[in-house]
This record gives sequence, structure tokens and C-alpha cells, in this order.
Amino acid sequence: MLHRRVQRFLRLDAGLLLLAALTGVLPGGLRAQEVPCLRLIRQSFHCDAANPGQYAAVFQVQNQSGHPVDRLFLWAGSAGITLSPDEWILAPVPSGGFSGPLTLAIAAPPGAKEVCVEASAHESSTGSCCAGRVACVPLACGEVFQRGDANTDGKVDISDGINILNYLFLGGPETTCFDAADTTDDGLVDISDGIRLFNYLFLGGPAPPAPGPDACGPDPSEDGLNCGTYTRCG
Ligand SMILES: [Ca+2]
Ligand SMILES: [Ca+2]
Repeated sequence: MLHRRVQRFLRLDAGLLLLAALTGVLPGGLRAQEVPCLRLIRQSFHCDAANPGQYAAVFQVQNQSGHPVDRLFLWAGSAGITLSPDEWILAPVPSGGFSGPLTLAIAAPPGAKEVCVEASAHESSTGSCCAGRVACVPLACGEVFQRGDANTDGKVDISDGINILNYLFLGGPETTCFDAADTTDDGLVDISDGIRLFNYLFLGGPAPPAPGPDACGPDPSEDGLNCGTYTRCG
């Protein structure tokens, strides 16, 4: 009799696991979503010249799950790379909304070219959660570039302003050179960079600061941004 009870329990347990696999509903009511439910929006990326392999990033996350989230966990999907901190308590971020700026320290071994960031986010009151890979970030610094050329095609025009706003608000691709997108040279890529560029292109506003939109050069400012990859300066 005992043996049959054990067998029945095991069948029930296996049934629950199968149900969880099919529906995404885990025992205890937790829901798992195996698709990226967060978008990582980098606003700055800084290389520590005195400490190779040490980087600092400021980013926001956009909640693309179907429920609010208030806790965020990040970890590196790349061997030997650590992220710190790895957990944040967030002011509740509604579905489709954005978190505030979050600062992340990255420590990578010599020769590491990129870090792929995995994340999970939770809603404390219901236990709803989601997880997935949110971004692969190149670990590169120190390029020359044209400021304003956010889409890195070698010229500064309306498509660069669109590129910045598309990235910030519509899930568009991340620029490969944050310094180029930072048209205000204040160390952050945000809406003011799109406004500054449109103002320069169409309303006679001041040109983006050095190296400017028409010349190649390094960033003269000590700020929190670096240019990862820019191939249009020969
Ligand atoms: Ca361009
Ligand atoms: Ca800026």
C-alpha cells in the first residue's frame, strides 16, 4: 500500500512539473517567463584607465514583462566576469515603464571582449517573475569619433537624432559609440542629446562639442562615457 502511495505521489509530482513546463506556472503560483522581459538601456560606460578590466556603467531597465516589477537581479553570462551589485530593490516599475538610473561595476579578466548580462525581475506581492539575457556589452574604450554620429555611418544628419530617440524610447539598437550619441557631452545619453542634435541641424543651434560633427577626434572630456567601436575615422 505504501509503495503504491509513493508511486502515486511521484506521478503527481511529475505531472506538476510537466504542467509547469507546458504553462509556465510553477508550484506555489510562481510564473516563469523564458523570454527577455527586460531591456537594458545603457546611459554611460566608463573604462578605468588605472585599473584595466574595471568598468562602470549607468543604465536603466525597461520592463517588458506583462506585470510590474520591484526587484532586479543581474549576473554575467560570461565566464570570469563579475557584476556588482547583483541585486536592486526598485521603486515599482509598471509594465512598459522605465527604472531610474542604476550604477553597475563590471570586473573582467584580461582579454575579455564583451560581457553578456542575464537578468531576472520579480514582483514581490505576487511572486511573478521573468528572466532572460538582456544585453551583450562590448568591453572596449578609447576610440576617436565624430560627435553626433550616433548611428556611426560617418555623417551627422537627421537619422542620428532618430537613432538616439529610437534607442531610448522605442527599443531601437544601441549605438556602438556612446560618445558620438552624447551630443551635449555631459556624460549621459538621454533625450537632451536628440534635442541638441535637431536644434543644431534645423534651428541653427550650436554644434555638438569637440571633436564636433565634422571632424574625428577623441573625447576631450573626462566623463562617464566611452566610445566602444567607431570605424568611420580611418
Ligand atoms: Ca550618422
Ligand atoms: Ca548627453
